[in-house]
Amino acid sequence: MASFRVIPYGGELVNLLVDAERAKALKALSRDLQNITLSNRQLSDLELLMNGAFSPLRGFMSSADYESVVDRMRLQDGTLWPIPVCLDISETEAGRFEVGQSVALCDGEGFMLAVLHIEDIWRLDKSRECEAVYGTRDIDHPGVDYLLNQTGTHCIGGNIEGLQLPLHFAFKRHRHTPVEIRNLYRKLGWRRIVGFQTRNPLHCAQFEMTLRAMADAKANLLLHPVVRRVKPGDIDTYTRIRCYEEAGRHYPPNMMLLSLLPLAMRMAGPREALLHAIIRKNYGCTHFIVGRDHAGPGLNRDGRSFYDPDGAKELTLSFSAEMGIEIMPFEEMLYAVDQDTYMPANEVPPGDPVRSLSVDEFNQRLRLGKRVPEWFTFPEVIEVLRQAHPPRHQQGFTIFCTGLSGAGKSTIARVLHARLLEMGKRPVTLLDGDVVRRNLSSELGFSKEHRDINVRRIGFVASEITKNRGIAICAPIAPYTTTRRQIRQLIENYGGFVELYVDTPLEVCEGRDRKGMYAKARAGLIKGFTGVDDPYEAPENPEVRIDTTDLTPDEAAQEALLYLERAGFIK
Ligand code: PPS
Repeated sequence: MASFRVIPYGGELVNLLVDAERAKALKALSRDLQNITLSNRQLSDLELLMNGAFSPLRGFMSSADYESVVDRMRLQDGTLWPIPVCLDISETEAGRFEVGQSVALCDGEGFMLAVLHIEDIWRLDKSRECEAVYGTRDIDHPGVDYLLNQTGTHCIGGNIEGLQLPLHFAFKRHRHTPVEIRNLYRKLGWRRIVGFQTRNPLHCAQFEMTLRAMADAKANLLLHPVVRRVKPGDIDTYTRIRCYEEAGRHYPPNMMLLSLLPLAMRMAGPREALLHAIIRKNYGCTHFIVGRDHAGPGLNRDGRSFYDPDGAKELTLSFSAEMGIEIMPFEEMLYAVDQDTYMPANEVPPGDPVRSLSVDEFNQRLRLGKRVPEWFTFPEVIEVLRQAHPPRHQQGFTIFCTGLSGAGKSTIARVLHARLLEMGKRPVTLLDGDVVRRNLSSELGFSKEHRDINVRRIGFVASEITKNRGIAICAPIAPYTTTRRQIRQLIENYGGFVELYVDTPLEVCEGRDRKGMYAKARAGLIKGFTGVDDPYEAPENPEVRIDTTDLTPDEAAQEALLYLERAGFIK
């Protein structure tokens, strides 16, 4: 462990929030400013910039700082900074702005939170950032996926003047700025504070790890979970916070502070672990716990870890003195059966039986309504989780039928609708392609852009139904992989997503030509018809694949129902 004198309450903080007089002047100016409505990710970044958690940053990065961070993990002036913090915009928006101009940064409701003084407008080199920051271009990595598929092509950089932190309405008692938390430490008389970062509920292994760290560092604990959901499949934020409150009661009295960190994680493994340590330094921590595969997204589709599981520990340790925070590296904590206790993997006596369960495995068990071993977590935490995440047969889910026109999507969807209603366990809604186009999307045509809007609308409605524990059956063509993938991600936050690929060959669909549309498309009377002169990107890993060439509608629907049964969605 690095040894140097710890400085209580962190180093200097920047404060980008202006005083009342300047705020008034900026508001008066705002009438003449163009607005940028920030995404959730950008709002999180802005909040941490404004409240000083990203000190010493004073705004969104310029291209020079960005490139320097990407290439050598330092700002231009040499300050250690591992991850870009940029404000991305579309190419069209980039054309609207000029260097020297000021813009209003607004939340989703149009409320102005800050003013950015543009110093730079530049095009992102996404490939380079993928390789340097994430070490991969694999879009199964959530950070890479976000960068490649949801980030604008350009960025604007410049200093910020903050007017107002983003508003939070829930769990206000657990939200603190770095200044507020440093003042709290002072009030409590805490001088040594170990920070613990997590994005999962706190189970026994993490609890024991934090207790050990507190004992080793002779420190109190800042339990500092990030409160934005990072990966599909993660437990939702409200539930997680209730879990922290329950698990928190198991700490010795007055030794732990729970505070919520609105950080948008990138899951960039070792580099992100460095960022986490810098943030905790700003939150006044003297020590910071770095565990196995810290901030890594787990395994890729070949079953290999995106990052060396020890990489984050090694990198943070090597910069510990420069950051001014002591890194506490931890091995994986295992449950040692004979001793009925948790231990770091390297301390378990050889031959002693051990147990462990990854958080993903645990979440999976929860979703399937399976038993959870009592050594894994606290009974109160299980109780909270079970209420929020009932077993699959009580969750909502979406059946997303996709395939060519005439493949049989609507017919299968109608049979499934009727059969699921017959079972009577949950409300069932049918969002058929044609019906949606008449009601929700009547103004849209069949360009790529319009198809995407149409399919996203369906996805949004289905996600709301799924969230409220109903069943949504959708049946659009949905020809594009990226859009289907985004919808899956959205819906899997709330329940199940079953992609049903109606894989009836084009010749068969065309032979059926019930609406006479293929004939018209071949004759050139309809342009951009899917399968004729517009692409259909076939799903690679659908949950169910059905070719209806030789099946009756009942038989086809039966295959889907059997899958739902096997996967636990119906009983
Ligand atoms: S999409 O791509 O998902 O937005 O399409 P969708 O909303 O499912 O609409 C498909 C139905 O619209 C009719 N139609 C066309 N389909 C494909 N390409 C073009 N250019 C087109 N123009 C009209 C067609 O009848 C589809 O109905 P289904 O029920 O799929 O046969």
